[in-house]
Amino acid sequence: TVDWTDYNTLDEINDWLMSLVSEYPDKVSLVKAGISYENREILGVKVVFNPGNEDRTVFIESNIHAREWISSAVTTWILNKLLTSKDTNVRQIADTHDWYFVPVFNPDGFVYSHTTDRMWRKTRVPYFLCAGADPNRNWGYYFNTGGSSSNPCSETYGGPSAFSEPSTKTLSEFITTIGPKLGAYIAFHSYSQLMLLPYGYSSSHLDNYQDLYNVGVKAASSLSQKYGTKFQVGNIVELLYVASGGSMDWVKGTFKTPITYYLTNLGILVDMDLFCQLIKLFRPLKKLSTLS
Ligand code: 0X9
Ligand code: ZN
Repeated sequence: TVDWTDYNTLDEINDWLMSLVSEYPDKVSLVKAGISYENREILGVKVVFNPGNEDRTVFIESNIHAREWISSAVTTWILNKLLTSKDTNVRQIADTHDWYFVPVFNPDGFVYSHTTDRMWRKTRVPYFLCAGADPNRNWGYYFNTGGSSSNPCSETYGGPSAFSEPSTKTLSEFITTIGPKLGAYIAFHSYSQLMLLPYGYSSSHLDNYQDLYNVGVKAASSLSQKYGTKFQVGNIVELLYVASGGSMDWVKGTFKTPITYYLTNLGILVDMDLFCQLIKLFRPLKKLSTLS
């Protein structure tokens, strides 16, 4: 089972997701978000506590990079809290949003990082001398326009074309079915203490950059008061490096999702007070398309 005392295998995570569906049949439904290159199912769950929140749908992605195990542990932690916590803040955000959780975006790489190479990052699609493309360089929005490699042996190999990787292609098709409803898309990576805003292909600021930045700074300051953790907030390129072909760029670029963050290493989000604060700060933010 999943109890957050140790990292879990893909089978354990998927079994746990399926057990939630039996335990909470009226709230949790299984999401089959696609099939990977090695024929693994990419599983997630949709959680709905109340009808009428479709326009406040939150999507949480993790483990697109295989070795970043803490990211799916955070996702399953939050999912568990939303289902079981009696805290009024948690209940309030749970009840007023629809939720999608897909803990392991890259199941083939994830299994490989458990069985064979702890530091594996990419997919497992074979490319002549080397295996795998970086699934966070493979999405079809400004694909291969910087910060990705064309060498299949590189850790940041973008793949021969956008969506060459079955996992990113299939996930993009699934996300397309709910894309217009998405209010917030959060992707977890590790490690560092960063709250990153799109885009990864460009340092130019979005029209709601300032709003997202302010939310991030508030969350970061709560964190530092509570834990002394120093999170930095800002555009991906400005804080890290150019990295085109990321999932978040594609979601943001395709659906104009108002709130998109990459969060890396999250003492932050296993603290549900802070997660609630973050989600509540999101609430007043508007769809980009409705901004003048
Ligand atoms: O390089 C990445 O993909 C992420 N960092 S990591 O150390 N986990 O590999 C940062 C992702 C930034 N987002 C985009 N480039 N869209
Ligand atoms: Zn990563």
